[in-house]
Order: sequence, then C-alpha cells, then structure tokens
Amino acid sequence: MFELAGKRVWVAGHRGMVGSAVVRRLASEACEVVTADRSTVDLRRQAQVETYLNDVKPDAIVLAAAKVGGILANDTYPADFLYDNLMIEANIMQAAHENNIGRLLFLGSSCIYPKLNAQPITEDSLLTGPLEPTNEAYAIAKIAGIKMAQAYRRQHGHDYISAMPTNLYGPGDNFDLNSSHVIPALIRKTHEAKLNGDKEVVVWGTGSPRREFLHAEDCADALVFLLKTYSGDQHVNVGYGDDVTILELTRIVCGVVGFTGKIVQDLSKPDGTPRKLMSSDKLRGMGWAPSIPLRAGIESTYGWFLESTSKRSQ
Ligand code: GFB
Repeated sequence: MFELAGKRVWVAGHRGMVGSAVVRRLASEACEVVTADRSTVDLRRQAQVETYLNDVKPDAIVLAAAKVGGILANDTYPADFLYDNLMIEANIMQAAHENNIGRLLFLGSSCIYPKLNAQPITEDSLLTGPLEPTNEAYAIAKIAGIKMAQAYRRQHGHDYISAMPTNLYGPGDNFDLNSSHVIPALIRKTHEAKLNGDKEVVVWGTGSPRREFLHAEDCADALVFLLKTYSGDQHVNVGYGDDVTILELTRIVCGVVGFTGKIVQDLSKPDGTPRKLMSSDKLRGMGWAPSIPLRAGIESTYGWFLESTSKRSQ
C-alpha cells in the first residue's frame, strides 16, 4: 500500500487528457498535487527536469507526460514520437532517482504489444513479436519506459511501476483531424457534417479494425488505484474489457451526434493493427473495474466538445 495522505504528488503532463483527469481524481485524496507548465520545465531538457525535481522534491510522480497522437501523426512523425518520449521518461526517471524519489507510476500504451498478438492481450505478451509499423516509434519509446521503470526498481530499489492504458478518449481530447485519435476525429467530422448538411462522413481505412476504448476518467481512477495499491515489476494493463469495429464505433458516434448520412471509407488511409483488445484480468483481480460505458462516455465527450467549441467562438 502507498499511503497518499500527506504526500506531495507531481503529475507530469497535467495539461493532457489523462494528466488533467488524474489531477481531478487526486483532488479527492488527502495529498498535495503539484504541476509545472512547459514554461517552467521542458521535460525534454535534462537539466531543467533535474532542477525542478531538486526544488520541488515530490514524494511520488505520475508520469503522464508524453507526445501522443493518432495513427497518421504516429506514422508521419516517428522521430518526434521516439525522441520526445524517450527524453521525457529518461529525464524524469533519472532525476527522480537522483532526488531519491521512491514512488513513480509510468504510463505506456496498448500499442507496445505485437501487431498480430493473440487476443485478449496479456501482460506477458510484451516483446514476443513484431510491432505495428504505423506506431513502432511510439511503441519502442514506451517499451523503453517500462524497461527503465523495471531497471530502476531492480538496480536502485525504487518502487517504480507501469500501467498500460488501452485507447483513451474523453474531455480535453485533441480534436485536430490530422493528429487526433479516432473518437475525437469522428465526433468532429460527424458534427461538422451535420451542421453543413453533408450527405456523408468519411472514415479512414476499411472500418474493420477492432479497438477497445476507455474513458479518461476511468483511466485516471485506475491509475490512482494502482498508485495506492500496486507494487511489482510487471506492468499492468488498464482496459475496458470489450472492443468494437471502427464501423460500429462510427455508428455509435453518428447516433450520439445525430448525423443520419452515409458512412464512406477512405482507403488511402491506414487501418493499423487489426485488433488490440487487452486482457485486464490482472487489474480486475486486484479489485478495479471501469464504470463508464462507451456510448455514455461518447455522449459526455460530445457535450464537452460542444461546450469548448462554443467557448472558443465567443
Ligand atoms: O485512434 P487511432 O488513430 O489509433 O485509429 P490506433 C484507430 C482506427 O480508427 C484506425 C481508424 O484503424 C484508423 O484508420 N479511423 C477511422 C480513424 N477514421 C479515423 C479518423 O478520422 N481519424 C483517426 N485517427 N483514425 C494509435 C497509435 O493507433 O493508438 C498510437 O498510433 C497510440 O501509438 C494510440 O497507441 C492509442 O489505435 O490505430
């Protein structure tokens, strides 16, 4: 058990969708949450991270900072995804060690697993086969992060752990069509198609890949649960437990948004991994389960999108 009461917790990446959800979730714990903007500390610069951690000296770190993006961004900017993510995790873990910070939770991603893995994917599938090419750079960086957490645990005795969330969505997501993941992209595209009176909405790829989706609030709750209760070498999958095809997902989004036109494919865009449904049995066995069903989560995310677009246009 890691007692949060009275502790100072640094959430690295507090402006991102998951980091901000973790900050909101930690508000109900009796701990002090600290955050730092990029103007205070650029996490890709080792000296800045060292100075920051030496000044702030948190008791625990949630390492939610990362360069993230959807299939096209990952495929187009592999150097950025590799460099930024390797630097962020290496700088933070080494500076945490130097400052004798004994507790850290590292966040990875379900794309660390082999492209054609047996489903559902268990934790021990890591490094058992070739990765999906569209996100290999990001996956390699995240695998390195898991290995770093294990190495600091083994060599230095720090209680560093890793969690592997599945595809996430929710308030604060990125709705830019070139860099976003599929759910925010579909919400925006169907919303704009409805407003414009368009007859169709375009979906990338064949629509047949299957994906598992977890709401960011559920993910944050699982991460705080792990921070408080889990200590171990092996990373822990954080999933919803069920998946849908991209076409089924599009129909759900169309229903939520109220778009009744046709769904058409853009076959010039990649499908990516055919399926990545994780086994979250390990986490379920510890006593945690998600509480936000996909449709309800998409409804509230659409509500957040409408609110933020209306604020921006005021
Ligand atoms: O969410 P997404 O970009 O991530 O795409 P991945 C999921 C599926 O949705 C792919 C399809 O098969 C896409 O081709 N899709 C359909 C769309 N329409 C769209 C659209 O308008 N936008 C987007 N983005 N997709 C990412 C990885 O893979 O998942 C990252 O690249 C990370 O590394 C993340 O792991 C969780 O699931 O394919």
